[in-house]
Amino acid sequence: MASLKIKSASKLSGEIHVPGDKSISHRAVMLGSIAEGETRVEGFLAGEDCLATVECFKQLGLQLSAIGSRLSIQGKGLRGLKKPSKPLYVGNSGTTIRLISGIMAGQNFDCEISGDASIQKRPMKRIIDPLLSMGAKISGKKQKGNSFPPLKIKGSKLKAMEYRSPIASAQVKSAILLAGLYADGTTTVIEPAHSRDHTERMLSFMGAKVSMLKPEVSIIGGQTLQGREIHVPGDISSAAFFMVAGLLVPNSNLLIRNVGLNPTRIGIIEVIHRMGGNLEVQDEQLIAYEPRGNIRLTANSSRLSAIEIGGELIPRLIDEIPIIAVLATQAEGTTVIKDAKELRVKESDRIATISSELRKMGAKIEEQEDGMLIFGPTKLKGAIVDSHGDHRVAMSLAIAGLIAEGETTIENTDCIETSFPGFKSLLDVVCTK
Ligand code: SPQ
Repeated sequence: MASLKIKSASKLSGEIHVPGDKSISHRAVMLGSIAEGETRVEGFLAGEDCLATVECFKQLGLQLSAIGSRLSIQGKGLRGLKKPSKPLYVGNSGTTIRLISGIMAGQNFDCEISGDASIQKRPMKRIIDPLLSMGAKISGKKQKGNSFPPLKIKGSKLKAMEYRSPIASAQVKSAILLAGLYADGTTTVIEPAHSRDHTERMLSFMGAKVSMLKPEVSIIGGQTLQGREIHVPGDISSAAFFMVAGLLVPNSNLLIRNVGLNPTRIGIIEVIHRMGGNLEVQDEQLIAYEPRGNIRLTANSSRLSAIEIGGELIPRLIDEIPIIAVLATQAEGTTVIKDAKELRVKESDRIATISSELRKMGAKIEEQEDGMLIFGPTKLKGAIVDSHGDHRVAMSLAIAGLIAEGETTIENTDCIETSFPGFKSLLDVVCTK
């Protein structure tokens, strides 16, 4: 099992690119596969999660060739997928299993979808229930009132529906919209708060008519998608680690180029501004329906202030909460993170794991049922900590190590490959010891 050793840094400087957006890369493979004609993807994230999606679609009869961050897909159209000869394997990827289930539900063949030990703990009732209402035949392993992978899906004729989702989840919304492509009539999803909208944007970019009347999204079934050239921006969830490092490590001045700035993902920028962080967005542009731009970070000379983070902001920064917790350890006052119960069902229980590991480094954090209270500022000290197999926790702890006294060892860091291949090398490039 790999581990990372991190020593405190005296500054971060230079210009960097982070790998492509994970959510957009998954969707490019999926939608490109069921579109007509060729889809070419630039900036594809060749991390383990998205490569699992590529392997699934190869099993479904697609010709996909990936060279580094370039991917080309010969689309088969809505009805061109073939029955896989063995269960589809999604590894660690919640996005793959939930979105692909929506597509598989409307096929004329049966399949099984499985993954690693972590995915087998991720709840699937949230997609199973709405898909059943659309006429799908889908089941998982039943436990404690929920259902877990492996999933068994019998291809069925689907009917459109209006679904009022109890949670703001892009994976739930996307599974239903993708099933909606195979249903007769108009399928609508209404969310309690607006979750990331990459599926809707890419469907529109590929020529489908999608109505987006926040927080309501509708799609008419049977529409043909057209293959396109997709330029994937850098992942703001990966950039977030360098953003926080650039603010916290003294004397830093860092430029992160071509970062995705989709409004449903930029909650962390709002948080940094509200806390008083020196972050500037430059050169914004819109390509393939997805906004992007450069982000300049300058180390703060004045103290950051603690704030309250909750409500509709949560889905717009859900994956950044572990690194926001690191930022909050250095802010003056009590940072309150609430309405974030969803963190308990990610790759790890992120409320429990980030709280317990940062506490080992001297942070003062109190776990709440739906979030955390973080009391700052505290001087962090090097310690031996564990990622719990969660890439976002592993990288957050590495950034905490940059501002801690002494050496920090993060154990169990193979998981970083799921979303950020080359993380440690990039950190070494920008850090001065
Ligand atoms: O794919 P996976 O494992 O679910 O990935 C995570 C992550 O941290 O990388 C969550 F663990 O991101 C999800 C995110 O939390 C990716 C995602 C998407 O691409 O649609 C949506 C969010 O999940 P949800 O459950 O809120 O829809």
